[in-house]
Amino acid sequence: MRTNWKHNELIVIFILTVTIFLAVFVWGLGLFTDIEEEPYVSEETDRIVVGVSQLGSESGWRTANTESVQSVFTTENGYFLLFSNARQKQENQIKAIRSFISQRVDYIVFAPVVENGWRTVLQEAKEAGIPVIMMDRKVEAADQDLCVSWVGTDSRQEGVKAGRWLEGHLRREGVTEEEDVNIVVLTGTEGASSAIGRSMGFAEVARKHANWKILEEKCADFTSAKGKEVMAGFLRKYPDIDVVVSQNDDMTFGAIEAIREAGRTVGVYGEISIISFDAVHDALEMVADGTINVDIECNPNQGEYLSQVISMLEKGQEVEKDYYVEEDIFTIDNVTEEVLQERNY
Ligand code: GYE
Repeated sequence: MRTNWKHNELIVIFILTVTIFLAVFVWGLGLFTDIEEEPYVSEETDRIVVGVSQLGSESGWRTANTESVQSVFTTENGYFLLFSNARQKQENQIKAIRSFISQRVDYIVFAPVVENGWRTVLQEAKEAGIPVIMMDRKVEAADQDLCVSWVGTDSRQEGVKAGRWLEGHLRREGVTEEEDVNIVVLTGTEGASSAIGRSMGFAEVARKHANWKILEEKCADFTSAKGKEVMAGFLRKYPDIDVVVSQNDDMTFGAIEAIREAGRTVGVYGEISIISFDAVHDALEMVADGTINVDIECNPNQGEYLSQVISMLEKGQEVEKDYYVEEDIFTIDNVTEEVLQERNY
C-alpha cells in the first residue's frame, strides 16, 4: 500500500513540474512577442527612432552609403537606429519594413533594390502613420506619393554626362560621324532605378549619333565578379569593341580584368575606352593613371541630407519631394593628389 502512495506522489510531482515548465515557457513566448511588437518606442521616447532598410552590400559605393547613414543616426545626434541589410532581396526589405511598422518606429528610410512591387507595404506604413523616405534609388513613379521625400543622385543625368563626355572624347580623337563606334554596356541590377536612369540618360545622347552602335547591354548586377563574367562574354562575341560603359566601379574592376586577360588594353593609352560610374577611391586611382577614361561621380554621402529632412519633418515644416546630392565628373585632368586623399571610400 505504502509503495502505491509513493508511486502516486511521483506522478503528482511529475505533473506539477510539467505544468510549471509549460507555464514558464508560454510566459516566455509572450515576452518575445512583446519584444517584437513594442520594444523600443516606449523606452526611447526622447530619441527619434529610425528604421533603415539598406538593400545590400554589393559595392564599395554601397558600403560608403551605409556608413554615411550609420554615422548620422547616432545616439549623440538624438537617434535610435534600427538597421537592416536585405542582401539584394526585395522580400527581405518588405519584411524589414513590416517589422519597423510593428515596432512603431518614427521614420522609415529605405533604398529600394528595384522600382516595382512596393505599393502594399508602403500603404501599410502610411496607414500606420509612419513617414517613409526613399534613399538612393526610387520606387516607380505611381507609388512615389506614398513616400514623403527622397534623397539621392540623379542617375538619368549621370547617364547624360557619360554620353556628353563620349561626344567630346570622340571629337578630340578626330573620329568622324561616318566611323562606327562600337559600344557595350554593363548595366546594374535589373529593375533598379539607378541602372534604368543611367541607361536612359546615355541612350538619349547616343540616339543623336547614327555611328554609335550599342552592340549589347547586359546586366552584371553592380558586382565585380559579374562584371568580369559579362565582359568576358562580350569580348568573345564582339571582336571590335571601342567603348565600355560600365554602370558602377565594381563592375568596371571586373571588366578591366577580363579585357586584360583577353590580351587587350584599356584607357587613355589603350584600345578600349572605359566609362565608369561612382568614383570610389580605387577607381579614381585608375582614372589618375589613365586606366579608366572617365568616372561619373555618384555621391553616397546621403546621411546628412536624410537627417535634415527628418528634422524638418519633426518641426512640422514642408519638405521637398526630391533632394539631389552634389556630383562631379573625373578624368585624368582633375584627379589630383588632394582629391585622392579626401576620398575616404
Ligand atoms: O552606383 C552602385 C550601387 O544605386 C546609385 O548602387 C546606386 C548604385 C551605385 O551598387 O555602386
